[in-house]
Amino acid sequence: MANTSHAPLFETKKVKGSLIYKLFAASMFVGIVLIWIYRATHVTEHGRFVWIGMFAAELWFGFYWILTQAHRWNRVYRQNFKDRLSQRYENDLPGVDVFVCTADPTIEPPMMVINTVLSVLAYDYPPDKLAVYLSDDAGSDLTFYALLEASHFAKHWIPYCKRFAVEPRSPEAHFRPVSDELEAIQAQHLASVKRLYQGMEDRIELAAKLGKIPKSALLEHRGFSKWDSFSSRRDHDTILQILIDGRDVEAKDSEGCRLPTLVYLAREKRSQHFHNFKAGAMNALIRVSSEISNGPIILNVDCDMYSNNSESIRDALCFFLDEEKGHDVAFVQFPQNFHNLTKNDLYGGSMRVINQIEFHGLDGCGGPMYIGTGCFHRRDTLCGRKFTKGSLFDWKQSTVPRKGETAAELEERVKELASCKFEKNTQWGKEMGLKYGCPVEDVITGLSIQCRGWKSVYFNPERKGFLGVAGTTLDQTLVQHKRWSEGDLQIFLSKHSPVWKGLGRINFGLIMGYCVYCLWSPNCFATLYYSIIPSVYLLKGDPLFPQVSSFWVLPFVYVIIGEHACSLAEYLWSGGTVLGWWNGQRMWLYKRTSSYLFAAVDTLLKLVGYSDSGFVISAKVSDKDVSQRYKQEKMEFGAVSPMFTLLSSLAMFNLFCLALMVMKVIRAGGLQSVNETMVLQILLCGTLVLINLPLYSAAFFRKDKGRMPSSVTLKSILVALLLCSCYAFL
Ligand SMILES: *[C@@H]1O[C@H](CO)[C@@H](O)[C@H](O)[C@H]1NC(C)=O
Ligand SMILES: CC(=O)N[C@H]1CO[C@H](CO)[C@@H](O)[C@@H]1O
Repeated sequence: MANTSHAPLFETKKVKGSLIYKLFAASMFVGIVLIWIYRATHVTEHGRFVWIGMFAAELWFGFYWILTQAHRWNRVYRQNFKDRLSQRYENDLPGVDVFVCTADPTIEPPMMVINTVLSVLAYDYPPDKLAVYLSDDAGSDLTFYALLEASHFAKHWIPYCKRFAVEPRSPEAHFRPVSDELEAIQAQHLASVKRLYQGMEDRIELAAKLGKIPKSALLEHRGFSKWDSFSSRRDHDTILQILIDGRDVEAKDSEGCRLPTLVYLAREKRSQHFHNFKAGAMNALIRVSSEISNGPIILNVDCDMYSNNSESIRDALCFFLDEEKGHDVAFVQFPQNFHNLTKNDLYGGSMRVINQIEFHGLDGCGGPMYIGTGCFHRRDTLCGRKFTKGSLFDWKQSTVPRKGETAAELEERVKELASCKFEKNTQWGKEMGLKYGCPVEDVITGLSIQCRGWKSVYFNPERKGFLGVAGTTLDQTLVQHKRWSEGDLQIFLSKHSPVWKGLGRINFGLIMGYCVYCLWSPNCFATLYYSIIPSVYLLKGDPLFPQVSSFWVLPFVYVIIGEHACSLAEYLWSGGTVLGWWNGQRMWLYKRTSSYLFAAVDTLLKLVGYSDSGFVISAKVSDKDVSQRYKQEKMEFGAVSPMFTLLSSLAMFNLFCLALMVMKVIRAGGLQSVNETMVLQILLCGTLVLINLPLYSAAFFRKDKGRMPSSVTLKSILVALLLCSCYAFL
């Protein structure tokens, strides 16, 4: 082992120009404090409560802005050196177990799942050290059939990828572009591998359509007999099948090279045992894999997220195996990127600023959170190990003895580990594995690892490591954010909150960084207040902001312009367009006034003992034209959803307020009649109308199926009129 060179395997660089940013942030802070002082010293006599509300909203916005500085204050960027890794450790690389989780063959079609599986099977990594596990919480024989087909196809796909250094290695993504510049020899191979792929696709699609596995497959593989005792997806035995046994010297691809291990697992389900969703599936995988391959490194990817870079394992290993600084690294998180975004990112799905800026800031404070996909973990830290100073990461000791068993004997022995009863009276779900009892199990698990003294690393290379599918309708996006923000708020209120759990255990900046996400949902109150009350008072003719000629207008103007200029600059710097930023601002508003509100209300209801209000049910739009409209960046409103009613009511209300205001001005004979104290309020109302333009067009002008349903439009107009008439009583 050539371990003489001690050049590091990775480097960490601080961001340049942070002094300028810090000066800017300091000036913004002064502006915010001045706004607070103005509010505190200029209480009006009438409408005192409204004034207090404005003050509360501004206190909240200012406080939240301070929290977000944790994401910007101390950003770091990571660079690694894979060539040094190969030089030093090529013959000693650790085993890596890849976990892919799927839960529903209709929402997550088997073709998509096996494309992800194939892309990770084809990693540029020694096959005897790579094992891929698919956890199927639906226990679907169709998914099993697709995986069986994939295990055959892999024998041709892997050698093809390696021979021609194909990137990316998801077959679907490779065939997607029409590449005509291939050399003749590759073109020939491509044609034959594509034919095999299409054959496989046809068989799987046919099986899905008929709801029946072909006879020949049933006869071919003994695994299907496990479905004889299968009664439903919520009630069945463990089904564990080793489809490719990497230790078997007979398991070879079409060119005679060894293959990675491939395992299918559907853990036992019983209706009387709660299954703990994805966290339960992951924990079963951790245990089962420990007896089959026991890789010291675990990669977790969502089933819709294929590997876009065959070297990502090596990328991650640079951080774990560095002799100087690698010992305290518990996990390496890659950003979540998407392959189906449109240019101007209508639904803000790219999470550009989070990926390119905020997570780098968290990394500077001790490490990013674990976001459940595209993340490499050390097995021992995931299983509850505490950090102790001076302990080394010794990955060479972890081979599993194989007692001369056949694959079938091994399956029989290991099956127990995925049974319902196994976790009873153990630390699984508490101190070991992923934590239970929270809808965002990943974030809370990452936090508890960090609280045990470990660091994490955010690695965000130019060429993205993993690409998934972003939501393509407004409804999907809002519902997803409701789930996220609700889960994060529950973490905040639980005994595992970053505040009380983290205090003294992790960096204070990291606590603030976590709180930015945990407190997404409470943002709804201040935002709602700001988008309703100033407009009501506009109608009433009462000022809520300082008049234009006063000194006090300056901090308002400075903070508003500064905040938006900064967010625009960050968005553009992260590779976005101006229109994309504007769309992002709209989503900012929509999320705060619908998803976050529902999340906050549901959480409050749960706190006082009601179960889920069931307010929000994702409407399954299955219109052929939906994806067409998505590509044209036309917002999709075509569903009756309480969220849309809310958004639309707010939009109509501000439209009416502005219209009434304009009428008033015209009647009074010109702009000079506008009281100069009302300028900021008019601007605020006008901006709200401007940002809602796509909504008005969906309600009044569009004819396609993505337009606002007329029942929603009608309801929202009524609500808006009611709100408008409110001012008479204030
Ligand atoms: C994915 O990989 C391909 C092939 O290497 C690369 O050209 C592309 O830029 C990558 N995609 C992203 C989003 O980085
Ligand atoms: C632009 C783009 O690629 N859109 C696709 C994103 O993914 C969905 C679901 O797979 C497709 O329907 C879109 O066409």
